[in-house]
Amino acid sequence: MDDHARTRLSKRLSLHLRHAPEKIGLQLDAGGWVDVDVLLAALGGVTRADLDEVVRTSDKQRFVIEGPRIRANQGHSVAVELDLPVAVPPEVLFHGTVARFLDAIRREGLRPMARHDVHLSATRDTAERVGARRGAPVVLVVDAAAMQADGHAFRVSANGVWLTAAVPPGYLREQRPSEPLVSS
Ligand code: HQG
Repeated sequence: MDDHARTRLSKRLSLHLRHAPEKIGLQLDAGGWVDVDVLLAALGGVTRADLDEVVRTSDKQRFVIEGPRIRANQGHSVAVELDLPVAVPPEVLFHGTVARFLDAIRREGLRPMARHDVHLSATRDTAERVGARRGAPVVLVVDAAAMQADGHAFRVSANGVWLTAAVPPGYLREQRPSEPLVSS
């Protein structure tokens, strides 16, 4: 497959394994899993080799095949219980967004919007890329250690995305571009 075909299939998988399985007559189980054979039959015209290639090469490891089954690692809007264990986050995590959401975020904190959880990144670079999907990225720094100490639960998906139910505004800092140490 060329890049274009891989991206197209990846987007179809995201759509049906996260958001709209019923559109192609799929039923995900409680954990979001579906048999690979059933998925291939529902997609039509996609080979097992194509599927394996997309799962293997996905830049963000969006999907996982375990035995006969496949699921999306995170990002669902349909009800699924991923059963991820609670994990201790690093001191700080990052969230990439854009300026037009900042007023609401300052007021309400980060909310999961259409997804199950707020998605946080372990690195600033990743957060920048996430924000850049919508425009000039703004990176927020989340005081994950303080949240954890205050009893907020964190989970980490199989592809390294940190998930939490919400981030109240008090745990957020807005990252300014770093000032040069010596002004000339
Ligand atoms: C914003 C992609 C107003 C939030 C990415 C974001 C990521 C608020 C948008 C993954 C808000 C939700 C997740 C509030 C949050 N008021 N806006 N109170 N709280 N927002 O797409 O984090 O390609 O659901 O800043 O790479 O952007 O799908 O979340 O801009 O990993 O695998 O509301 O999705 O991965 O947008 O992205 P999203 P996200 P995939």
